[in-house]
Order: sequence, then structure tokens, then C-alpha cells
Amino acid sequence: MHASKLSPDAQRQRADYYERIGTGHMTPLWEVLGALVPPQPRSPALAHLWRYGELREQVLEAGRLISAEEAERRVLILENPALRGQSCITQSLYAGLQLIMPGEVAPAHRHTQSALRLVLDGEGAYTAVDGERTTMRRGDFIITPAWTWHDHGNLGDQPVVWLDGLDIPIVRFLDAGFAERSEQLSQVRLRPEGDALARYGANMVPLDYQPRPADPTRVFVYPFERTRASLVGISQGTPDAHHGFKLRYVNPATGASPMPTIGAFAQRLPAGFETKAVRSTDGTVHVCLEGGGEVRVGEQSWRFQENDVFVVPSWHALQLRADRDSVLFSFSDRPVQQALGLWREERL
Ligand code: GTQ
Repeated sequence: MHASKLSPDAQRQRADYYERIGTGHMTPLWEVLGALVPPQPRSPALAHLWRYGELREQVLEAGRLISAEEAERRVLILENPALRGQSCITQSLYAGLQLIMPGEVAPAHRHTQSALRLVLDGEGAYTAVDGERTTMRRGDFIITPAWTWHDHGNLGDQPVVWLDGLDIPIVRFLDAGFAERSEQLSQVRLRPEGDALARYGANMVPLDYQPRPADPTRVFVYPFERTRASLVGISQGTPDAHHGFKLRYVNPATGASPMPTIGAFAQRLPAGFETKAVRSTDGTVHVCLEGGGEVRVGEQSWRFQENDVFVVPSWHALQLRADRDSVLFSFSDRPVQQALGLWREERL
């Protein structure tokens, strides 16, 4: 509403009117239009950084309080400081730190929410997706697309910790959540490890495979070794002033994002490199996989090091500086925004 001086009498009349229409479950648009249709995004979310050193201690403590099986998933949710109680790190995305101790299993289930894992710490765990296991190695990006059966287990002798990213808030917003538990604690092995990568992840696909455009990829692990080699490989060229050396993960059969609701990226910043400020409409979660430096979001800044997690809300200017050669992983709702014609980026 445009600012205007109202007589006390007119103010009373309006207030009285709002109250009367309110009893019929109506409200005047003109009181809220500016907030409903803002000139630019005004995310309620805050930028924040979680230090892995602290996260690790706290998630290991959960390991002494509850078993993975009892918890179903033993996860500490990373809640945006401005969105406490809503189980989200941005308005559209959920993130959490999952722990699985030696000998434990996280039972098989499936749901319409899509999930990604980014392996941070420890060796010997696996994730099984629709009957195929993959060994989880540090930096591996693993997906469990909507409605795929998945379970986790740890066959090694160390605690294993990874970051979960899910589209839980999107599915909740759409009221489209379904879930079920399997009768099997751990899935029966239907295919040997590496099968999906060999069939779908080597620039070839089976003869009769015709993916539809929004289908998630059958490649459910993107090994860090390969990602890293690609990032190093492109580092001979000129870095992008705003992104350094940055690639997006794709469904190799379609070129679309691995899953329709979550996009994921990997980025290398050589020692001493500082990006120019950039903002985009997709609030983004970042993880430092190698190196360290400083992240600046608007007027705030944090130092980051390996396994630290930070979130940059929609339309907040982001600048990164690497003190050492650094590799960052990130994910956002970009494919959703792009499918809807909403995504924007501004290079400052
Ligand atoms: O591993 O299946 O962090 O279902 C939240 C919900 C992880 C999982 C989460 C889940 C999972």
C-alpha cells in the first residue's frame, strides 16, 4: 500500500472492514501486495557456516545415544538459523549430517523425496540403491532418486559421516510425500557393485534405454576421483572470474541434472584465486572438500576449511577466496527454477 495519511476515522473504518471480511476468511491484498510480489527476492534465510570440527563431535555423541537402526536414520539436521523448527537449510532444501557406526545398518526404505549424499569422513560404508551397492569414498556424490529403495551400512571399523541433501521442503510444499519401509533390513543384492556406472556412466547406454527428459540418472554414484580429475583437467584453461573452474553434475544420458529437483556442482579454486561477487536465485549449500579460504556473503564472512558446510541464501552476493588449492561441492534447487523459467544469476 502506498504511504498515505489517513484520518483516524478512515483508519477505524478500514480496520472494522478488515475484521468483518476476516470472519469470512478474506483479507485485503493491498495490505500485503509488496511482500507478496517483492521487487527482488528477500529470502528469510540467513547465510551460515557449520564447522566440521564441531559437527563431528556432536554427531559422534549421537552415536552413543541411539543406534542407526533405532533412529532409522541417525542424522543431525542442519537448520537455517532463521528457519528453526522447519527442518530446512534453505526454503526449498534440507541438509543433514548422517552417521553410521561400524557394523550398523540404516534400514531399507523409499520415499518420494529425492536425496543426495556427499561423503565426508571415514571408510567402509556403502549405500545400496535399488539393489546395487556402492562403496562410499570421501568426496563421492551419491544419489537416491525419488521412490528408489535405499539402505546404508558400515562394514568397516571407523565411523562414517556424510552430508545428506534432500528436497524435503519442496515435496512438503507440494503435499506429495509418500514413504514406506521395506520388509528387508538391507536390500538383497540384485546387481554387482559398479554395474550402473558401467552401463550408464561411461558415455554409453544399453541399446533399449530411452530416458524421458525428467528421469533421474541411473548413474547413482559420481566418484570423487573422476570429478577431481575433471576439475584438474580444466584448470589448464582460464578460470571463470565469478566461479573459478566449475562444473555441474549431469545425467549423462540426457544432460539434465542428475535428479529433477536438485542440481549439484563441483568447483576448483587455485591457491590465491578470489572470485568476483555473484548472486543467483537458488539458495545454495556448499561443502569444502579440499583446501580452505574465506567465504563472503554480503557483509558477512567466514573462514572455511575441509568438510565445513555453508549456506548462501537466494540473491545474496557470494565471493570466495582460496588460500590453498580448493575443491568445493555445492547443491541447490536450480533445476526446479530453470524448469519454471525462474532462475536468474547476476554477475557483479
Ligand atoms: O538416508 O534415507 O537425512 O530418508 C533424511 C531422510 C536421510 C535417508 C535423511 C532420509 C534419509
